[in-house]
Formats: sequence, C-alpha cells, structure tokens
Amino acid sequence: MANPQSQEAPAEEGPAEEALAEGAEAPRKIIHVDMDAFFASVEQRDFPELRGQPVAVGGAGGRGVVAAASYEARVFGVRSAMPSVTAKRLCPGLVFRHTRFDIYREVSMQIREIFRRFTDLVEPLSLDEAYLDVTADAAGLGSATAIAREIRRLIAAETRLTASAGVSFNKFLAKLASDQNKPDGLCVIRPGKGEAFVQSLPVRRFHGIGPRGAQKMAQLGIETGADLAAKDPEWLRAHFGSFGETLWRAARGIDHRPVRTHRTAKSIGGERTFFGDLSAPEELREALERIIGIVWQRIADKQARGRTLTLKLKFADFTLITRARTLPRAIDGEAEFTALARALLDEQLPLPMPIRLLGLTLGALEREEQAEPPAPGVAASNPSGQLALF
Ligand code: DCP
Ligand code: MG
Repeated sequence: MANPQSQEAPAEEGPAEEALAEGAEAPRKIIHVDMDAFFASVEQRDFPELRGQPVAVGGAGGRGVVAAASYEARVFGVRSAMPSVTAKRLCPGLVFRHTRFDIYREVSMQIREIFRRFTDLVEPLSLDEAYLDVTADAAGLGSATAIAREIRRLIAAETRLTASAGVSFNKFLAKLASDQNKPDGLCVIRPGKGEAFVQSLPVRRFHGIGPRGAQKMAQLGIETGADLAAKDPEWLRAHFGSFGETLWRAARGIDHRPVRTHRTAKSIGGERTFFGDLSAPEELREALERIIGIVWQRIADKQARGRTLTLKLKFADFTLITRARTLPRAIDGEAEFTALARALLDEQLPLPMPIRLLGLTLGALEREEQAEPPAPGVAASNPSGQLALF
C-alpha cells in the first residue's frame, strides 16, 4: 500500500451491531471448506509434469505477483501476493503458470454443487471457499463432522483435488479450523473449546487481520488471541473504533453471524478501516479501487444484481455519512459499478476532514426466489443483511 500510515486495519465488513444478541439463537453447525493451494493444485492436476514440483500461478513478468503457490513452493517461502521476482529468488526452480480462470470457475461450480447436496445454506467467500450451515443435517449423516468428511471425500472423487474443512459452531471458528490442518485436513472445534483455541493462535490467523493489521497489533503488544482477550472493551474501542467490539468477541470465539446465501442477503458490501486517517484524493481513490475490487468479486461470486450503490464514509471524528445512487435497473457489470463508485466518491471531494473508513454496498438486490420464506437459522428481522468479512 502506498501510504504506510494508512495501512488497512483488520478490515471489517458489515456493522458489528449486526450480530444478534448472545444466546438469541440455537447453536449452529457450521462447516468452512477451503480448497488446498487452489489454482496451483488445478494446474498440477491438469499437467501431471507439474506434480511434486514447486509451482506458482500468476504473472511471471517483472511486475507480476504470485496468486497461488503449490505446497512444494511454500517450503521455499513462496506465498500468495508475493512479487514473482521475489518468489523466483527464494525458489530458483519455481515453475510459473498463467491463470486459467475459466477452469477455476468450473471447479468452483462443481464444489458448490457438492455443498448443495447437504444444505441450501451455502455462502461462498471466493471461488475456493464457502461456509455451510448444516444445522438441519438434511442428508441425515448424523453430525457436521460426518458431513465434512463426506464433502471432502466427494470433492476428491469428483474433482481430483483436495479441500480442507473446519467444523465448529460459528463461522469465525470454522474458518480458523479449516486452516488448522491444511492441506487435506479436517479440524473440529467443539462447543466449549472455542475460546481456548482462539487464544492459542497468533492474531494474524484471524480472518480480517492482514499482515499490516497484525503488525499494528504487535506494536500494541498483541501477538495472540490471549493477548487480545486480556484487553478490555474500552481499550479496544480506543484503538480500533467499532472494530474493537468484533475483536473482543473474536478473542472469545464468539461470532453470531448467520451463513448468508445470495438469496438471503439484502445487500453485498465491503468496507475498510484505516489505521491512519486518509484525506489526499489520490489515497482515497486508491483505497476505493481496492474496495471496488473486493466488493465486485463478492458480487460476481454470488452472481448478484442490484440497483443501488451506497458509499459509506466514516470521518476522523466518527461521524458517518452514506451517499447512494439508485438506477431504474440493475447495475450492469463491473465497469458501470466502478464508474458509479468513483462518481460517488468524487462528488464528496474535497473532504471536510480525513476519513477512517470507506465502504461500498450494492443494495436493492434482485431476489432469486421472491416468495421464499426466510431460511432456517437466518434472522428474518435482520435489518442490514450485509455480509461480514470478519
Ligand atoms: N488468490 C489470488 N490472490 C491472492 C490470494 C489468493 O489470486 N492474494 C487466489 C489463488 C488461490 C485462490 O485464490 O489459489 C484461493 O486462495 P486461498 O487463500 O484459499 O489460497 P490457496 O487455496 O491457494 O491455498 P490454501 O491451501 O492456503 O488455501
Ligand atoms: Mg484455498
């Protein structure tokens, strides 16, 4: 990121207040499934000469970055988002492949179809991962763990790729669990064990806390979930604003967010909190472009269509404004979405004061099944319907 003072905070998406009151709902059974070294594994599957080799998928050129690294490449320290030149230096034998998005999308559809054999409550996070609410156990397998085992078996059989799965009673823990025994792993965090599990982990493992977020936390003396749990809510709010509440809950393994399908979502959005406030127009525009990328990816993943685009700005003094534009029809593709988002921001410039948060939400979504009653486990009265990243 250009300005080290405005590093992305542990980005939050959707208001923390969205969470329902503790104990308001019956316990859920959630599975998080995440494909192993996804793009790289697809390449190794389709090109047998790549098997056992350190493989990076992405741009090999001067400014290219690694999108995915095979586990053989990770031994050398090669990672996603690393400049390809760095990767090549770490691993001189690294084989680069170009991305083949059409194939990855195909596999993504295949795994989603497998998920839907077990539940309608599937929330894809990206091409290679999804949350499933299997509380209802529609297939009658008896436990969420049994369902996760069966899903992993079917993915291996039908795609010849491996996936890791995490099973727990909320999304936050299920996602941590899927990462725990990667690759080709399964991890179950049972009720009563969430808090201890979270507290044993470094905070950089938490979804929503990126490398820079972790760095900022380290400067504040927070390395692990236990360090985070030791901080009181006021301290967290003082340092992280409204995200502090989410952190407080995360440190205790608490997460009330329901699994949201595209049918149950009323809006799709994303927002970013900055550690340093932003004010320069070029910084703001750069930050907006990143949010556009993240939010559009989510919209595309869910194949959602909507008419209203809302820009959200939180100023340094915590005042919040939203500015929306509604079209008579659904926003038509990424280019129109991007143009509308840029126009909404440009209309606000110059800002009266720096901002600490920038967000975009697509609302007035077209419903796939208009008359569908709320799905089990989804709060019908939830006012926001926003997805949450963390
Ligand atoms: N991806 C990307 N750019 C990134 C991160 C990921 O293009 N910065 C793509 C390539 C990955 C896919 O998304 O293969 C899935 O991302 P994951 O974070 O799940 O990473 P992998 O599936 O590659 O590895 P892991 O086994 O850790 O899940
Ligand atoms: Mg993955």
